[in-house]
Amino acid sequence: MISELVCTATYNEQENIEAWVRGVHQHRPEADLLVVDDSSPDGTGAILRRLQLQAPQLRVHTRAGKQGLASAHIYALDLGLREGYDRVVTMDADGSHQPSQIPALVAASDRVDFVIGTRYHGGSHQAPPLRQFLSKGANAAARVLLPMGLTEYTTSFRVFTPRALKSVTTATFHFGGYAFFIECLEVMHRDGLTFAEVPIDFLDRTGGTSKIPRSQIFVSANALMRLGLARRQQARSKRN
Ligand SMILES: Nc1nc2c(ncn2[C@@H]2O[C@H](COP(=O)(O)OP(=O)(O)O)[C@@H](O)[C@H]2O)c(=O)[nH]1
Ligand SMILES: [Mg+2]
Repeated sequence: MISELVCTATYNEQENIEAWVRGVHQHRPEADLLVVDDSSPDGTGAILRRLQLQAPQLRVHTRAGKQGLASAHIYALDLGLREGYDRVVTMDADGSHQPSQIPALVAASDRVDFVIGTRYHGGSHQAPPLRQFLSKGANAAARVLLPMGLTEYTTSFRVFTPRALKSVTTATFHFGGYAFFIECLEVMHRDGLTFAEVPIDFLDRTGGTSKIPRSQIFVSANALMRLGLARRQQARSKRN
């Protein structure tokens, strides 16, 4: 039996967190759950503490104030590695990523170091049109600038094996927000890790609003170009 930690980061997810906990528990009854909550002012923490009374495998780590999605994911991956989990699954808590699709992602991690859910290669993107358009554009640009055999670069529905955890937690990251999720892939690609994609159906968030500022789109476009440039410079210096 392999040990598994299913993680999510939360900031003001009071409308969604209970469904996430129940969904993960239903589809991965043997797994531990970790929620990294940045002291959500909406009371997400109080809901989690109530759920913990019924679910001893639910772990809640509360950080002091909003520290960003990237740092919450690094926190979870670092904990997963230190505590020796065989698999660490990451996903959003807002209903966009479905717990019913975790088993397919984890099954694929038997033969590779890292698995990502894709909305593009057999999957679907069911968020509002503008969001779909922006995600499609970002992922199309990433395929050209940072080719690594993937169609999806930005979603956080992922499975890490210990090798992938080691690669990511020992790296230095330069970008936060969506760009962190792209840089994370580039780091593992540079380390020679093997990847698989599994189709997912990405839904619109169930309740509440997005916590990521729209300015992140421009920050990410800039980051993507910088990562593309860095890859080309490295290839050139290797040749010389
Ligand atoms: N711990 C933590 N979680 C965050 C933060 N920002 C966003 N999240 C969570 O990250 C996930 C994705 O955020 P979301 O607002 O849905 O981003 P979007 O899907 O890109 O609009 C959700 O589960 C959020 O609650 C943060 O600063 N800290
Ligand atoms: Mg979301």
